Amino acid sequence: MTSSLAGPLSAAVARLVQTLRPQVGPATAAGFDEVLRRLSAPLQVAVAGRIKSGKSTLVNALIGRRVAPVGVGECTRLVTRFQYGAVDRIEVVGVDGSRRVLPFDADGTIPADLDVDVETVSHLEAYLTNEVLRELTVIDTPGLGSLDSASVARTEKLLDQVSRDAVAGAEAVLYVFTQTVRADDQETLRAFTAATAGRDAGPVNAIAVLNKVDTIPPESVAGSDGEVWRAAAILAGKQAAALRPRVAGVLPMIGLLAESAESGAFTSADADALRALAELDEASWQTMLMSADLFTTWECAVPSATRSRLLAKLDLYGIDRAVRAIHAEPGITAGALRRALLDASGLDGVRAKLDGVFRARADGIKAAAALASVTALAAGDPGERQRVHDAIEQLLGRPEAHQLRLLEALTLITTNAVSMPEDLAEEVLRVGGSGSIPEQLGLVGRPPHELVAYALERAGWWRSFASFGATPAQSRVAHVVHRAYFLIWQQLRGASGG
Ligand SMILES: Nc1nc2c(ncn2[C@@H]2O[C@H](COP(=O)(O)OP(=O)(O)O)[C@@H](O)[C@H]2O)c(=O)[nH]1
Ligand SMILES: [Mg+2]
Repeated sequence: MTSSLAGPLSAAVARLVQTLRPQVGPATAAGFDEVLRRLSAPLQVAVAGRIKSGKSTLVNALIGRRVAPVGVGECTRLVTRFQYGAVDRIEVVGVDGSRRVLPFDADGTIPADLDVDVETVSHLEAYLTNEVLRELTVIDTPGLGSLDSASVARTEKLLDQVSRDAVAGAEAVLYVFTQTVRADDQETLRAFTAATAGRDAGPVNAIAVLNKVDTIPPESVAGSDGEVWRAAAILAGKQAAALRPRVAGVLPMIGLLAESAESGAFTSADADALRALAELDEASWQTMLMSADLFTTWECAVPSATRSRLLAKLDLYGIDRAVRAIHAEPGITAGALRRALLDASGLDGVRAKLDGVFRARADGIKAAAALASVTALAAGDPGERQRVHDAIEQLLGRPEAHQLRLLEALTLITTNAVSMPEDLAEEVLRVGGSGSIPEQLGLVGRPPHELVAYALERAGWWRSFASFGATPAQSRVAHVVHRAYFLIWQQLRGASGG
């Protein structure tokens, strides 16, 4: 168990909770203990989205090991928490709080089925010796059901609740969705809102992944020139416009390729089989690529079972990419081929976003989540509520807690609790939505003196907006934004020695 606070904000909130603890009743105090425990644990990221959108596949890709069961089976219907542990171990946690060790399958995955009544199981805990998990705890959820399967509606309602609870308990959300033929932007937005219900998801703590972009026919996307990744970028851009400001970005991805490349599933035998396929004449090859059925049944020297195996690991797009890589470089090694598949998967982009949004800001995200929990825990008792309120106001008044205020302002804007003219809302999102000053100012790549001047100008503007043309709610946000610009200005001046 690694336990350390993510940074100064989490430390300040931990002190606040410890100070308040003796002043609240036993039930609230127990809740506070849980808040303290979570504050010192890694950031909790829930992977949410519909069933079969590729959540478990993505979890495996991120962890770099095929450990989460993919497809069907009881365990794909349970919440699994993947966290760092010195020894690899799976525990089945019962609804009664009992814990039982579950052996891994021979191939190192969590067994798809349990030999106990699933109704008695709360969730699974998977402890893995894995560097990624030192900083992130990843929560795989069963997911929301598809809209059109009435026959399984009951199960799906239960699953929805299970997934919602897991999401509600998390501090950040990775929302996985796919582009289905009928899905329009509104439907995606509804599904996302449902997935994140009960939790303030916003650009600070939510990232969306447009998965399975290999299954999108590029010719169905105007402007794609028949290119899968160009089509993916266009669609992801549209979804980002529809989903904002609720997510920090929409990243296109082929989870299956990422999983196969990162988990060791892609072997040198697979590379050999692809080399044999690369020998086929162009006409046969184009025919085989027309469908999964044709790919496995077409007359060819590579055994049909081998082709099915490749299909399961790479699907048609990945197979095509690999064969093209072999044509381009006939001597390519299995390792280089694996790397090419990884590059074609989009995983690097997802990782970079995770680092930039979640890991870099874990301190603020965790501190804000803890304050929200503490507020909720004390809500039932007027005395406790007042004490917690006063303590939080005092904390937020301190200069070092300014980032928390900014996150709070951001949440007020993204949840429409405070409405702002669109250009101003955009500006608040920009200032609060990044940890890098040039990005906050919207002046990436500009010279320092421009940044300094702009920060000062905007600080002044927001101060007068706070005093003059604003409603009381807008005014509160405006004060926070003014202060953010002022602190940026100070920092820039300090850096330039002026
Ligand atoms: N073609 C393709 N298939 C994928 C991709 N990602 C996942 N899959 C497949 O989709 C199915 C469902 O994936 P799974 O991770 O179990 O979905 P979950 O229910 O959201 O956890 C599996 O057969 C995966 O191999 C992808 O990017 N492309
Ligand atoms: Mg799953």
